Amino acid sequence: MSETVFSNFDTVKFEGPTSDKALVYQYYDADRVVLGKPLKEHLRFSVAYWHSLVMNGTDPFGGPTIDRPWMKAGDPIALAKLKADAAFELFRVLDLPFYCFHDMDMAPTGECLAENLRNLHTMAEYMAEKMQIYSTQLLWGTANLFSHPRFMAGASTNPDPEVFAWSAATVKNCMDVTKQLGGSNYVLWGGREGYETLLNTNMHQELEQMGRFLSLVVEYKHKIGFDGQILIEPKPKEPTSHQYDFDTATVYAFLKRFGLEGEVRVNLEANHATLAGHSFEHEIATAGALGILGSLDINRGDALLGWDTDQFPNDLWTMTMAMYHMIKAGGLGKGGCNFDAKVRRQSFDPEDVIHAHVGGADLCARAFLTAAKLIDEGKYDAILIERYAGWKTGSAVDVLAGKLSLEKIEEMALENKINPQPKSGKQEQIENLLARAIYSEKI
Ligand code: XLS
Ligand code: NI
Ligand code: NI
Repeated sequence: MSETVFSNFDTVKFEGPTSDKALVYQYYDADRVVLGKPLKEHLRFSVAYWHSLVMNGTDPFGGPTIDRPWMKAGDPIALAKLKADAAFELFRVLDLPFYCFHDMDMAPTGECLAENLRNLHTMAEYMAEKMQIYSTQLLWGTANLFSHPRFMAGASTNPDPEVFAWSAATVKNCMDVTKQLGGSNYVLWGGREGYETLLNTNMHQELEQMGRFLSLVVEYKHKIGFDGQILIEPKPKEPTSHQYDFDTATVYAFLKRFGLEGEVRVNLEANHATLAGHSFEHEIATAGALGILGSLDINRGDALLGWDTDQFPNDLWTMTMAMYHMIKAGGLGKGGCNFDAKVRRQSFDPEDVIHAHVGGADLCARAFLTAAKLIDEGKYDAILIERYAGWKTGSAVDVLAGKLSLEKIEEMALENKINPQPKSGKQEQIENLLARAIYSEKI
């Protein structure tokens, strides 16, 4: 194996909040047991191959600013292997347990479908060898069905059935590879599954195609005995102006429509939530309420910009709320916290990628610890329990259980001369309670 751009860095260690070193974890103490298991098992952090190994700093106004050895000209497979060597060294440095990839991130694009698939399997073999040596596991695999011009009008929703077939063949092989590498999940983000203008779009037709595609994916999952979760990643816009998987609620309606709500869960991304006009915790709480929380893509947007800037997270309040609702939803199970985040284009040093992940992991860990403590102490939950206490007693229980008709409820309301009085929502009291916990020195 060749020397890589990450080889010279020591593995980042936990040293606690009093350490004054930059490349150490202050809060991510992987083995610390909280709520019955180690932090690493709750958070299941993952590094995104596309942002940390592939992204080269290009933006709509300028070319690459990040130049790595595997981005030079040369034999595509040799370069892909060089990239994989660097990837696993980065994972070793960060000491985070998982990674995620798109087919195109790790395998070179070929001249035709068959060559694409050949490259994918060649590189999957190489990744498997790496995984024998390093301890990093695969959180999820996915297919890039949005970059190549053939996908400009969508993948499964394309008006051309040949693009559907190309996408189906690609996803089948990506699922095979995800299974081969022991992945815990397979993700479908609807890259260009949406439309630019309704003027040229048959929405009913496209939704039928997307439903068929997802049904085929679920069928294949069972056929090959893949025991990971199938996840849809909602996003409201970008690249198309109307993406079909707008948010959790929209995805749930789609899953219901095709009878897949018991088979498919959601992978929720912070920046996608805010693009949809929601908060990250809103999306997590919605998925929790509907029983479809699968995994998280951790990042943040820029409140002043209207697109998916995919920055590393830095807001403790927002992340604590996200973690609180994640725990309340029953945790992540087979999912994890994938850093779907990239360094800024001026941050071209390999070291910048390490700083970014250290900060992200520490922020999430601190947020998780605070959320767990809030739950443990119970003061916050007590306010909510008290707020809904009326539903636990008397006829309210029968109402929820569906035992009383509308007429019966009316009859009882009149008989009991009910006269409900407004009660305080206690918002400021709750905000103070949370602020004290979030900004407390003791965690
Ligand atoms: C893009 C998405 C993408 C998915 C994987 O906005 O976040 O990175 O996570 O295809
Ligand atoms: Ni994402
Ligand atoms: Ni995104």
